[in-house]
Amino acid sequence: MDLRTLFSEHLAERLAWASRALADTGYEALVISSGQPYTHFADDQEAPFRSTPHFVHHCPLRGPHHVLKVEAGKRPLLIRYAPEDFWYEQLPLAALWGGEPFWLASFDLVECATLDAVWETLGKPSRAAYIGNETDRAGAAGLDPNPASITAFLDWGRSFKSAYEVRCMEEATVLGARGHSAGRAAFLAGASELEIHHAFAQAVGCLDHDLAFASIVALNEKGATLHYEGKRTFRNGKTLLLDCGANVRGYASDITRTTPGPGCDPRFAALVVGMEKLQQELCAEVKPGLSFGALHHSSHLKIGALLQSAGILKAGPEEAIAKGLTRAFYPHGLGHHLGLQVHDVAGKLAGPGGDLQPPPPEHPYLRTTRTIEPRQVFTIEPGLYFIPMLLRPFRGNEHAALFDWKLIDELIPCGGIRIEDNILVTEHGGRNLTREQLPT
Ligand SMILES: [Mn+2]
Repeated sequence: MDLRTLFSEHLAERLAWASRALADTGYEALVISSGQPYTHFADDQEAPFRSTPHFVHHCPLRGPHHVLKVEAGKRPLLIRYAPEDFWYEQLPLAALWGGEPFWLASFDLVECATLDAVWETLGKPSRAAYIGNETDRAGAAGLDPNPASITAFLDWGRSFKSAYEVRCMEEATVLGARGHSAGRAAFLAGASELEIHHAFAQAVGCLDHDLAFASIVALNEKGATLHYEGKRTFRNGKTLLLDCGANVRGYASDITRTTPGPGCDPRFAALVVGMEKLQQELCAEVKPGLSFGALHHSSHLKIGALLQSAGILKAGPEEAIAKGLTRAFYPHGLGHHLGLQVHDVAGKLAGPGGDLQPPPPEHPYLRTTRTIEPRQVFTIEPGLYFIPMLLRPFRGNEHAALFDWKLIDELIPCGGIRIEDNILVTEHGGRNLTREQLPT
């Protein structure tokens, strides 16, 4: 199906959902702005701009200060901020999109050359909720800024992806897989973290800030820093943990691979094989009706078994979990929702009403506590790391004899392992978007 048709169906679903949100929360109109950029303190430089995700959910037009008005039963009004400017390039829509944008026919469009004109065109809609960071202007227009009720309702809607959104994420996966192949090849040829990052971005074909998130390119022991963002320049690392994804029309892919290189400790390479196997088993366990927490528990059982069979732990998985041993090696959650944000919203919502279902105390970093349902997209990314800070308390406590400390100390320089795929939940199971493009 072509993008125009996919998008018009996507928007129709959004508008129906917004109408329900308005009816449920007592508002008559929803106003979303793409937002204003963040300007660094005491500077005239701006951070790379990211649109309000709720805006992108309804309209893929890029750039700041656009405003969208949605009312039940009406065509949405898009007010495009299009200044005349000789400092920064400004282009007509057709030039920006290489022809008429596929989404344009779904909106009534007004273009405004000034911010004042944007907000004058919007006027003062009555009983209107506003979402975005231009709250001063929204307040002056009499809008209710960022009410929790409507935000939760819209967030809940974001957790069920339309065919248009799946298409965007498929395209982001194609690019992300291309980046991973290039990054892995660079690593195996001896490239540094900085060079591997450049190989990734080059293969995706974008600037750093147009990737889905800041790349994690970790050689050796840095694989144990979960969100390591450094880019060292030494070459010929022994292990690579590469966690990076691409972004297409606002939608992310989020892919991690761990690659043992030449000279890698064979015991670590064997752990990577074990993690690959259990990660694929976990992906195969995805099915509607299962709670994500149950899948997370299953991942701890499997990692506990791997740690035992590798001789790192001298306890079975049940005992290792009960004593908190597996969490020292695997401190994060199994996965998170994915979409317009890499860590997408609504992972802990109990429903559109905004009630929360927090993670259990023993798994504080679990980012989703939802029941698995069709059309969700989330990551499955078990990890196994040698993190000195988390292991230290066990070296002297009552569980110390359950660890092989000599082996652990020899594996600490290898860092850690994370393997991450993106799964679209179907009626009966899961579709692994990542493996379709990046089989290993
Ligand atoms: Mn992730």
